[in-house]
Amino acid sequence: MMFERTVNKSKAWKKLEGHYKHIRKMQMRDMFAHDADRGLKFSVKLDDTLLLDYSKNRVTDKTMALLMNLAKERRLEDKIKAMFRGDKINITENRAVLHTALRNRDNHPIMVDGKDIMPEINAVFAKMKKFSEDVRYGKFKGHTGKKLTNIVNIGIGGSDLGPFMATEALKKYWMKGIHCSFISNIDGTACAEVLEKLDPETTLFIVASKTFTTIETLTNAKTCRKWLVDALGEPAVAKHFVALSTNTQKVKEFGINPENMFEFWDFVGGRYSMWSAIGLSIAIAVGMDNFEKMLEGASAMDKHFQTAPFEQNMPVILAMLGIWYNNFMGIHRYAVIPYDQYLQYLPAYLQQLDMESNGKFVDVNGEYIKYATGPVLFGGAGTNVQHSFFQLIHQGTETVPCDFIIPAISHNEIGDHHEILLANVLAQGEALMKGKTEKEAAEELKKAGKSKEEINFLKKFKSFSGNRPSNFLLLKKVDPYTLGALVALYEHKVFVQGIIWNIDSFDQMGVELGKQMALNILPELQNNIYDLKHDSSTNTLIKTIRSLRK
Ligand code: G6Q
Repeated sequence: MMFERTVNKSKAWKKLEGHYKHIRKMQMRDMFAHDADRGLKFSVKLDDTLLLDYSKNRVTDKTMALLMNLAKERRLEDKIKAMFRGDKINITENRAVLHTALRNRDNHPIMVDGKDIMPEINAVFAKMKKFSEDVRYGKFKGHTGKKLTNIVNIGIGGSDLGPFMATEALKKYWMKGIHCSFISNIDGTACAEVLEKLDPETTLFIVASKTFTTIETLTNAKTCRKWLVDALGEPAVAKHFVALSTNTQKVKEFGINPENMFEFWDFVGGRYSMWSAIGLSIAIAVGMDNFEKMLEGASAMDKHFQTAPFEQNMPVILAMLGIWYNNFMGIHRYAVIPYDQYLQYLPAYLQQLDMESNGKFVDVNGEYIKYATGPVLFGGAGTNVQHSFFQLIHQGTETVPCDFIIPAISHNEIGDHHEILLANVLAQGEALMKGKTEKEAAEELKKAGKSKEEINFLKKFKSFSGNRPSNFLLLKKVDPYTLGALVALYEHKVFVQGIIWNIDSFDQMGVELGKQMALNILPELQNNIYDLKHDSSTNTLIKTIRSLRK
C-alpha cells in the first residue's frame, strides 16, 4: 500500500469524509432505540480499574471501523512500537520519548544510544525511596534537628502540573503530619502566600526543573533560599533544598549539592515527567509504595495500549473519536469533567498534556498543515461546572464533546452525597444524548399548569437539541493505581492523535518562544531604555508600566 504523506488526502480519510455525509443527521437517541446492546457494545474495560463507555458518541459500527482503518493506514502499530522501543520520535529535538520506561515494571532492557537506561532509572527510584522514607519518618531532618513536615515543590509547567495534580488526587493517601505546597507562578504572590504559612525549620524545598534555567522557577527558588538563609543561615541550605533536574552543572551553580539532586533524562518530556524524579513530592506525600502503585497502573495501561486490538484499545478509541469530531465534524474543542473533588486539577493537567503536545501547525515533514490538529480542552469539577458553563454545553450553538470521569466509590462516603453526585453525572450524559424535543417540553409545561400562550412561548427555550456526545470513564475508586492508568490513558490518546496528524507531539516551540521574549523585555522594564524597538502597543505599555511603577 502506498503511504500517502498528507493524511487528509489518504484513502481512509476520504472514506470518512464520505461516511460523514451519510450519518451527519443521525440522532443518538434513535441509535439507542434501535440497538438495545449499544451501551455494552461500545464499552471497553481495563480489569476492574477502568471502564470506558463511549456509546454516547455520534458513531455507528461503520464509523468506528473506518476510524480504525485510518489508524491502521497511518501505521499506528509501528509507531507505538517505535515509541516504546526508544526510537528518536521527537524529531525536532532528536530525542527518544521514554516516559514509558519509568513504568517498565518487568525491567526489560530499553536501549538509548546503545545503552540500557533501566539501571539508571532504577538507581534514581532507589534514591527516591530512601529519601522519601527518611523525610517521612524523620531520619532526614532539618538544619535545627526538626522533622521536615512541609514539602514545597518549586517548578512550573511540566515540573509542576503533574505532581500538583497527582498529590491533590491522592490527598487521602498523604501521611499524617506531612503537607505539600506548590509554587509555580513568577507572580511574587505565589511565593508570598505559601511562605507566609511556613516555618523555615520544618520546610523542605524541592526545586523541580528539567533544564534548571527556567526564570520563574529559579527566581522563586532564589526567593525561598533567601527566606531560609535569612532565618537559619547559609549552612541550612544542604538540609532544606533538593533539586530534580537533568542539569547537574546548573544545580551546582545554584548552590545545591549534587548529592541532593535527583536526576532524570532528556528522554522524559516535561509534561510526561510526573513518573520520574519530578514526582518526588508525590512520593514523600503518599509514600514510595503508593508511587509505585501509580507506576503499576500506568504500566497496565501501557500494556493494554501495546497489545489490545485497536477496536478494544482505550487510548486508540478515545483518540479516534477525537479525530472524528475534530477533523470530520468540525468540532475543535472538548471538555474533561471529573466528578470527583480530588481530581479537580486533572483538567488543568490535561490541558498542558494535550494542547502543548498537539497544538502544532507543521507536520513531521516540515510542511504547513491544512487540517485541524489539537483541539481546545477545558474543564472543571462536576457538579460545580453544571452551575456554570454547562448551559452552553446543553443549549449553545457549539457542540462540546465531554469526558465524564467518575469513581463508583468515594473516599468520603458521607450520607448520600456520592449517590447524588453519581446521579448528576449519569443524568448529564443522558440529557446531552437525548435532548428534549419541543413537544416533550410542551408536555412538561402543560403538566406544570402553564397556559397555552406560556407553553407556546416557552417551549423552544425549554427544548434541548440533544445528540451531544460524551464519554464515560468509570473508575472503582481514585487510588494510586487507577490514577496511573487514567493519566497514561490520556498520554497515549494524545500520542495516537499526533500520529494521525503526522506531527511531533513532543516538542514545545511555543513555550520556548515565551521564555526568550520575556528575557528581552525584562531589562527594558528595569532600566530607562529610551530606544524601544517593539510595536507601538508594546512600547506604550512598557512606558506606561515604567511610569506607574515609579
Ligand atoms: C513541558 C514543557 C514545559 C516545561 C516547563 C518547565 O513539556 O517543556 O511546560 O515543563 O517550561 O521547564 P523546566 O522543567 O526546564 O523548568
